[in-house]
Amino acid sequence: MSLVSGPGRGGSTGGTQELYVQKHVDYIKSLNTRRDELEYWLTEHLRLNGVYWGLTALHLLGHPEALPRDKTIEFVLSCQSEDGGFGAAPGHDAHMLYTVSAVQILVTLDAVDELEKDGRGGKEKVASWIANLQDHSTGTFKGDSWGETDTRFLYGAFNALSLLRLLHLIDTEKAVGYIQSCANFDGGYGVRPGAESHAGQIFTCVGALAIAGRLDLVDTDRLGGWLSERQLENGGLNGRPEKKEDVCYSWWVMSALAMIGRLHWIDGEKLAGFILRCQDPEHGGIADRPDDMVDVFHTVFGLTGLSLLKYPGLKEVDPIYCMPKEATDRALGR
Ligand code: 3PZ
Ligand code: ZN
Repeated sequence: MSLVSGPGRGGSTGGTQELYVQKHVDYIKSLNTRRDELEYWLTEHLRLNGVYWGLTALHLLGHPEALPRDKTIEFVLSCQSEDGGFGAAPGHDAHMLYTVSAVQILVTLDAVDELEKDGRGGKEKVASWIANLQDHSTGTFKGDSWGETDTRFLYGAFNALSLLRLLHLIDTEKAVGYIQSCANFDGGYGVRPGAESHAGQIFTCVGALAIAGRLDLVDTDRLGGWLSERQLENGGLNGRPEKKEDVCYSWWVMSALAMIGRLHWIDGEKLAGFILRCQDPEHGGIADRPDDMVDVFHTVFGLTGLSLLKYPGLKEVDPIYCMPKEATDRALGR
């Protein structure tokens, strides 16, 4: 960082900064009420994901009550299609990304039983909708019945099905073989075989391997080395070489480091300082980098990053599931 740079947001470029817990709670609550604003309608395609991000943030902040439980469950159920999958909002086509968010929200709220109501077919119907998206020849997953495959969808399927305790509905061994075919010599993983390593893809591949109980397949030292090289001078992390730092990589990079037991390979204090400098101290929320506009996506991944760093006042996040550890422990009977 330049010595001549002026004071950033929060009036400080160095030194210690605090986490504005109450401001972040207020910011997330405000997202749920600004229904008349253009921004709300422009982001309709993100709605169910947005609820998952906001709810996860609130649970980690220790304010689970800030979003009303009944209303949240009602909204999630209203996004379910006849076929069992979930769309972004009521009336939208079902897609893997939203179906995973729906399961994560219901598990976090301990409300999976709600899927039994009104002849919805229970968790089994949701699980078979997901299982049907596996490509039997390669083992990987599509996002919906006409879409392309992507390791993000493979991870999503593993995440949701394991939380529902129905992972046996899919061919996990074949899927694990597909992940291995995406591995690179640098220890990382790309979006498909031959594609360059990228922190987001690494999270999805290592996360799926963790769920499958196959972390033994990871080249831990090489991958840990590549991930630790993501830290820049200002403390922030990037997603691949030569790219800018971004708060959300605090999650994609650090969760992978946590899963392979190498969290101590980056400078946690410097990273925490970077994340805290991305807060809006006035209205709450966290941005991708200092002085940018906040959004709920970077707010949750800033907080999950700080949680992995054991930042005081935050609940523990599960590095495999990106949910409160309390909730995944309960769902998985740990
Ligand atoms: C953001 N999506 O495609 S998106 C997302 N990005 O739906 C949500 N870091 O307008 C928000 N970049 C903001 N609120 C950004 C989710 C992207 C990721 C974009 C982004 C984040 C840098 C450029 C893909 C899980 C799910 C989806 C993604 C990643 C992981 C955008 C741009 C894209 C998207 C939404 C809004 C800036 C919020
Ligand atoms: Zn980002």
